Amino acid sequence: MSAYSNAAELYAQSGIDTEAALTRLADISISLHCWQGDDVGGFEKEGSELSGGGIQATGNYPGKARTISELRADLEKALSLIPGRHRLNLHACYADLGGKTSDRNAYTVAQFQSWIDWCRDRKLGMDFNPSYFSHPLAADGFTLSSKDDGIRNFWIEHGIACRRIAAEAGRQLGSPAITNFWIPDGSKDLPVDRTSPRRRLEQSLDVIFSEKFDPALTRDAVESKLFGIGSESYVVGSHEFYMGYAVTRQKLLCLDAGHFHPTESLADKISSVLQFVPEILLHVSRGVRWDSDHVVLLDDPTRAIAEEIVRGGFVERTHFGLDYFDASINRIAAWVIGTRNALKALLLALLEPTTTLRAIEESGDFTSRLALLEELKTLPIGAVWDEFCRRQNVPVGAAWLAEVKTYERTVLASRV
Ligand code: RNT
Ligand code: ZN
Repeated sequence: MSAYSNAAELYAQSGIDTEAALTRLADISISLHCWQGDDVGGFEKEGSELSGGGIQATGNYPGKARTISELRADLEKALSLIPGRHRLNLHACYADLGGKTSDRNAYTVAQFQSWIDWCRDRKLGMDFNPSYFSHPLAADGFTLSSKDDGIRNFWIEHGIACRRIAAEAGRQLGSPAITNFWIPDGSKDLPVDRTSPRRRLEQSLDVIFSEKFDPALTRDAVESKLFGIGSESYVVGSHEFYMGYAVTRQKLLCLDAGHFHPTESLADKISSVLQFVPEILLHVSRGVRWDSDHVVLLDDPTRAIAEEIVRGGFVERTHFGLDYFDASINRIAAWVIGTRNALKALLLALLEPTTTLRAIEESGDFTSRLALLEELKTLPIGAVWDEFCRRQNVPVGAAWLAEVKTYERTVLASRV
């Protein structure tokens, strides 16, 4: 008897259908963030680097992608080691300018056609992000909420341009591109006026979103944050700001797992938020003290998010994206580890006898609820996960690591 059929039998005894879980898992796509591959540098000019924006990639592990083709090769390697069919999450600063100069407010689909083609050839959907950092007009820390009309209008134009690009990507790929708006605006020290920047942000977003697109092509998401490097005392786009904005405009709310107080549970927010907005975008991430962008683990917070989505019946209303950037380890391994962990968390959640647990809870038997939830933790998930990898033709267990190591020796080592 194989380890999988043994496991399936044990799960069946608890009323769980492993085959149904595997089928559902195969239907879930995760949007792989391009920015893990080059420390959020982008390719607008040679040697582009992340600057400002309250975010930072730390570490100097060798082999980072220096060009668009290197980044694509690295993504292909990572995707070959991750089970399932996924998506590409692209930032505007990864524009393919082809040696020409063009500023972000003037971008059109032309600068992104090669990415769309790459996605189509690999049967990947694409998501998109305007880039409100690493730019001279973002240097003083305010973009869409800037009091300077010139700066604010430049970034409004960038937002408008990005939604058009996303809609065209969605049309060409036959799958809506989620356009996520995150801006770094905020201040290091205590502002006296917390109101005016928020009013300006609201107005800027309204101008950007005044052009209507078919939701089959693109949908907008807005992402809040608690604090960033250099915006410790005030972030214009706070949770309350965007919650209010998303509810009143019926936009997607993007929930980043690293953007709340460390003891807050992102999982607990999901059922509330989805009562008032149509869909959510997740930035699956891991906060560690001041940083919100460590590689995703199969840890309790990640598991709780997956459980909430599955238990609540929210899979169809959730867009899964990853958001972390670790430059201290092999960057391809970082993608593979984090994505596999997000999928494992979903598999664990799909392998729960939710109907039974709900009935037990409904009856008021909290003793059985706790007992069963704890017993579930030691059922043989590993054998089911391995079976998923096998069926999806990707390496089982830690075998993917050897492939990353070989790639490191044969490809990454020559990048100096
Ligand atoms: C920053 C936000 C945002 C970025 C990416 C690069 O705190 O989480 O999502 O990480 O857009
Ligand atoms: Zn994020």
